[in-house]
Amino acid sequence: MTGKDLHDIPPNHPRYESLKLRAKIVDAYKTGVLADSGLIAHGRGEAFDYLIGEKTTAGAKRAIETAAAYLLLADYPVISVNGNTAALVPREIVALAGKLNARIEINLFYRTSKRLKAIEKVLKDAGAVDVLGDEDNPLNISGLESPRSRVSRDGVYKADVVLVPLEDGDRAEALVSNGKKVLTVDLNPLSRTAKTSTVTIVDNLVRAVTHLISSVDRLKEMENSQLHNIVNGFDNKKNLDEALRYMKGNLP
Ligand code: PTJ
Repeated sequence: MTGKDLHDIPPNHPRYESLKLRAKIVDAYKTGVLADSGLIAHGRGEAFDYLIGEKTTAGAKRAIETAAAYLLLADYPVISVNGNTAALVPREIVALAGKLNARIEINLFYRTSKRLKAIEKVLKDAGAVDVLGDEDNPLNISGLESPRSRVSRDGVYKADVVLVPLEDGDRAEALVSNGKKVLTVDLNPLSRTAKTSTVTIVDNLVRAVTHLISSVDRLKEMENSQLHNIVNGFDNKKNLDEALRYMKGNLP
């Protein structure tokens, strides 16, 4: 049995939105964008999304606003893209990078040159002009073994603020200990990534990135002092605890 084609799903199906995402994910696997483990990661995400009622919670909105403030205050923001992100939200990532004047860098857990090329094509088809991640002269971030430590000298290496959706725990930790502010999107509030990052948005990437774009538009009008107030008023641990309580509250 294969995944449903996007066009086969009737829009009035009660699980239309979820099936649409699955179709995108399966399609990305077939075109070599998504790692096989990306299918499993998506399924895990779906389970947690159920527990938050498949909607952006007040806590997630707070984290999104804080992430937007960090990105606007950044000297050198970078958006790190993996297979799942390229499969689900390529156009939104390109739009967000444009608004922030941020670089886009492909960083893969399951790195192959074929996947890099496939993801680069998806991003360029979505409007990206310049995509980092496949240079001949990469640098390494300390605290990780190659090739996962590999970063672009004009990308993550130079960044002060990095948006890394669906990141792996080790790398989030390494980025933080290299002095970077790490903003992540992870539906699992118990993951090491969630616990280690500077700001964790516990929401589906598909919803979170759209809200993030709106928040950047809104916060762009603010003074830096107001943005600093937003950043300083945020407590990631408290927000994660709230997300867990929210999920528990939805259990029978
Ligand atoms: O493309 P690559 O090679 O970099 O590989 C990417 C994956 C995601 C396969 C790799 O980083 C991985 O194995 O990640 P994990 O450890 O499975 O973690 C993925 C996390 O993302 C899990 O905690 C999921 O709950 C969460 N997740 C999955 N889909 C979504 C999500 N969070 C937000 N939005 C989603 N759509």
